[in-house]
Amino acid sequence: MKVIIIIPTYNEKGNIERLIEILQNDVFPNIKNHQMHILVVDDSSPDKTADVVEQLTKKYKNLHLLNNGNKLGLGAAYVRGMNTAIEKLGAEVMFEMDADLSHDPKKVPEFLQKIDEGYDMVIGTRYSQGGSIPSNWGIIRKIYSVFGNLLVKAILMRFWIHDWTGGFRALRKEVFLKEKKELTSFRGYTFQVSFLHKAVRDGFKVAEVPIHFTDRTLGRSKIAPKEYIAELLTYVVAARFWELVYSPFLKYAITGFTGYIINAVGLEYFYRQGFHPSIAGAIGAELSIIWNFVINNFWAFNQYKITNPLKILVKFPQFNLVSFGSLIIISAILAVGNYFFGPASRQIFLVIAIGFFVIPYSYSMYNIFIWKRWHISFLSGLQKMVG
Ligand SMILES: Nc1nc2c(ncn2[C@@H]2O[C@H](COP(=O)(O)OP(=O)(O)O)[C@@H](O)[C@H]2O)c(=O)[nH]1
Ligand SMILES: [Mg+2]
Repeated sequence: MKVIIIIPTYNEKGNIERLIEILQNDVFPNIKNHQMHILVVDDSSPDKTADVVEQLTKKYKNLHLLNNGNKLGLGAAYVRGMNTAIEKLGAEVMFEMDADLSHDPKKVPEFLQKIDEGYDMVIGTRYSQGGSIPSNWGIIRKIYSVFGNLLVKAILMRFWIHDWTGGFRALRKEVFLKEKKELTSFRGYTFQVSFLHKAVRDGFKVAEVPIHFTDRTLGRSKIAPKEYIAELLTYVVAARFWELVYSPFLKYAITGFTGYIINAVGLEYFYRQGFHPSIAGAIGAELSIIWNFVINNFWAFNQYKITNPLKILVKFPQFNLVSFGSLIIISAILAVGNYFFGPASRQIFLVIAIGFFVIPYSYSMYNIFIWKRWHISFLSGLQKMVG
């Protein structure tokens, strides 16, 4: 395959020359099954990085330079670079790599190995076993990087990817072609996070390669974490919000709420027909369970809906069992509330029971056991997280 290593540069005169020499002389000769190229994307660096690269293109036929013009940030440089790599140079696989030798060029074959195994995107990760960040980083930079990554993982709820902000990656051109329209407005770390997030969202297969990130010895960093933290947080929070809106969760919540109304109306109706409140309440509850099952099946989880009547016969009792679990949770928590705070606390504890226990419990049960939506991504993700 034709592989193009894309290296964005801004004032990297000293670094880029060393990196190109290492790639050409120490790395590429060991890669036999791919055609290796380099594309440097320079934003009119005042230190004349472009001239250095231009000189080297005379020596190396597989070295290309894109004069990108004004400095519009890392994201813009990569989008432009990847478009050029695909359209003009015929890239099938592309790398993202920093010019400052923070990314060990000798790791390139390991990334390609994963591509050969069929992965669409390979992430160099500093935060899993075998990876590291420089010990001499200041405490502030460490905090930004470690907690930034944790926060992204927690908000996006994808724990099996360990490094979201890193910029040493390989990807098939299909990943970029699919996502590029949505990437143009992101800068700095937000570009890396959003690109990876969209790739994962769309089901591209992602692998990780542990890397040791070494600090640059020449030049200065152009990316200040604190400048991007607000942008990054805005991105992940908004992305998660829309994911929830489009996922079954909101519909599940609406269904649950209407189910509660059916329960209450049932209680009232059968009580007025002369039933004991506990019986009337139980009838209302079962009506609500039937409603919940039907609406979740044909609406909230309709992509996973159960239509085979025999299967419904099996699933419906299971669904009742899950609902029975909710019932036990609610009465247990009401009992605890009653014990510590007396009966006046009942409504508050009902809200606590539903909000913090019943919703996470029943939503997970539906996803894992009833409609099996999380079977692959969630459980295997959990496995990867532990392993
Ligand atoms: N073309 C281009 N390259 C950039 C820009 N900002 C950063 N880079 C390059 O992106 C890579 C990573 O930047 P760096 O400053 O080392 O970020 P850090 O490692 O997070 O401190 C380096 O190769 C930079 O030269 C930019 O606006 N345009
Ligand atoms: Mg750097």
